[in-house]
Amino acid sequence: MPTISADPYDWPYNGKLDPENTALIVIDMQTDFCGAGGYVDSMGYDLNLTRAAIDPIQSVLKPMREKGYHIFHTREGHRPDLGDLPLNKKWRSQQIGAGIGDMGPCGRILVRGEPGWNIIDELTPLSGEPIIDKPGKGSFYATDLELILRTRGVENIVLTGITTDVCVHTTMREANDRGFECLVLHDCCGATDKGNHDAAIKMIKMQGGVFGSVTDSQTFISQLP
Ligand code: C5J
Repeated sequence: MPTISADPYDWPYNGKLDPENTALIVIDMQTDFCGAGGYVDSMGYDLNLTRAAIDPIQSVLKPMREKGYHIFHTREGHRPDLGDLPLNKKWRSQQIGAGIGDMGPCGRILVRGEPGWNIIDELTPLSGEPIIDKPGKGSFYATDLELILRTRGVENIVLTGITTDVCVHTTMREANDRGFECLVLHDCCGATDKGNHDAAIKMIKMQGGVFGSVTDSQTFISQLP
């Protein structure tokens, strides 16, 4: 039974791990979250924290692509008319000086089609890899992600991306409640605050793995069947 050494349990729980039933999701590796002049930069957070995930994600993408695993990418962003932007989300972003929909150095902040909304060059999706556009933090809400995963027969999800405590966590929680078996690669994630990253990772491991299990990219790569 192939499993990956992980904490608090070797993953997946049932030992059923193969390219057909397992997907990698790369969450929101967009300029707005890890590039100069983007949303996170405009809020004044340290980009090194979110950019730290780039190299580890690249190192995981390579063998997963070669072995034929399902690869998904997500982008957080809103319609240019902001018709899908809840008013409280807009108001909160304005409070911290990075109003969603406002013009910034990378175009309109978190708006679909703008430069800041693009996935960074280092992690450009390959043709055929689904890109899920989402208006919220979770990748399942108001998207067709679940339909595509179920259609492909995916049972296990490997989560990477940014930010650990927001979009990665929300997606993981949504997936977990839907019965998907989740693994988070902690060095393939990053938050706008180191303490929040660490706490978000710790939360996963409580209650016997309340949301799934956690490992690092090198362990994962070395044991991936
Ligand atoms: C945030 C995200 N942090 N991708 N979005 O607002 O985590």
